[in-house]
Amino acid sequence: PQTLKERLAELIPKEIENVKAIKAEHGKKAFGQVTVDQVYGGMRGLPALLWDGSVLDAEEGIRFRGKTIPECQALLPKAPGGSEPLPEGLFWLLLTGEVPTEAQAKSLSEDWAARATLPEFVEEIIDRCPPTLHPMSQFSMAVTALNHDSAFAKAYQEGISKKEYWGPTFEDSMDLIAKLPNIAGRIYRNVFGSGKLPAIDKTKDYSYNLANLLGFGDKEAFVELLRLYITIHSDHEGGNVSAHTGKLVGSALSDPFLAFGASLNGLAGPLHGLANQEVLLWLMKMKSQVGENPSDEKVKEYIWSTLNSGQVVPGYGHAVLRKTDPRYTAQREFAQKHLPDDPMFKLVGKIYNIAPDVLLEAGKAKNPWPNVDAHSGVLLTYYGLTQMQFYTVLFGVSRAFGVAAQLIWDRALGAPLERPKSYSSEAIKKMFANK
Ligand code: AMX
Repeated sequence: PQTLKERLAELIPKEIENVKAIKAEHGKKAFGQVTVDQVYGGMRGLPALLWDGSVLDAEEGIRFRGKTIPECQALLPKAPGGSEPLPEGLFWLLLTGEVPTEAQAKSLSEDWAARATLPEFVEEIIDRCPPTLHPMSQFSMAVTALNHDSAFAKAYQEGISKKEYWGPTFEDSMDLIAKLPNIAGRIYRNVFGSGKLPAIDKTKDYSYNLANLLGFGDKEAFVELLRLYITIHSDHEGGNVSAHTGKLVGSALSDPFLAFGASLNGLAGPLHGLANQEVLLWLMKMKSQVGENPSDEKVKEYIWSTLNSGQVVPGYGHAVLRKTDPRYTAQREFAQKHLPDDPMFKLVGKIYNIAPDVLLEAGKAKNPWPNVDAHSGVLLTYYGLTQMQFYTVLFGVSRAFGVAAQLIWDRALGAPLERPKSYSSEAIKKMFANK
């Protein structure tokens, strides 16, 4: 079958023409006004970035290249006997806008398995980290260190032409994705002391190998969960912290390892990717205080006590979304199919019935509905992956898919260095003094 790189090579010249035409026709048009509030308010809603892999609708949630999560679940290739989409297919879709054949998805499984080995010194870096260092810090260090063998950095030093940037960026991105299971597996086993890392099975798909490196290769339902998990966490348009950081750092022509290492440092924040760890901590605390099967009243009281002590309810709210996150719904459906009687799943469901009303009554959060992180931890815990400090690492493995896809397109389209304008409060006051 045609490889992903061959397909991209066909698509890139067409997209360059497409962008030229858009700029010629619409280049001088305005999206609207920019307010002072937006400058102080985390640039919420400010149109400022190009991102092709996915677009987020506030009401409907994410679409990957125009396709909803249920559409991706229906259309993307599956593993033999599996019913969840293979992340391999999602990566192909993010990059090309096209649904690959099963053979094409399989070719990515094989390609990534072949590229999966870590340089020895990166293994040593991970092995030397104290187990008390957060897995996300270890993850970001290991990814950054992969820049040692960057094809892009090397080609740049050798004077590669701008038009060719995307080729080595593609190679680095494929290496990056391919090596993440070995990095994640090694960190997991070091930190949680769960034995020696097995070898990559070159006949199996990416999610199987990740599951196996973590010690869960014999649990088919867990492998299916990872397929779904990696698919839905991959991309959430361009403005979220991890995606935007990757794009920003990449715009300095830092290679994909440096750019994605930076993404991971952003994902490690509690308002972003670390929320999946925070949710489980919060659920555990709730359980210890109100029991496994609490009354609605008890749950409500607990949520209020969180708010009253000045903390956020983790897993609820979103900067852009204004409805239940379809990534939450996809995980809820997975739970209904695979673990309908699990007490923690039932507790999560109960909170879903109660928290939105409490958040509405509290009156601050613009979105009282659950996001992706409200559900993932309970699923992982059910299968025995109980170490919540590790959860954001899995989010990070997935987020590489979205960031890498855009890095490749940014280099293909010659995206310039990012450099927005900033102002001091003094300058803002002066600027609007008599207006
Ligand atoms: N619990 C309590 N208060 C919340 C809240 C929540 N879940 N969500 C928002 N609020 C509060 C904000 O803290 C803010 O309070 P302030 O005015 O005192 O500063 C106010 O409501 C308005 O915030 P907003 O405009 O609704 O949200 P935002 O765009 O500033 O922030 C987010 C979005 C996700 C950071 C926020 O909803 C939050 O902190 N949620 C909990 C953490 C979480 O689940 N993060 C994961 C998000 C998904 C992801 O990136 N993985």
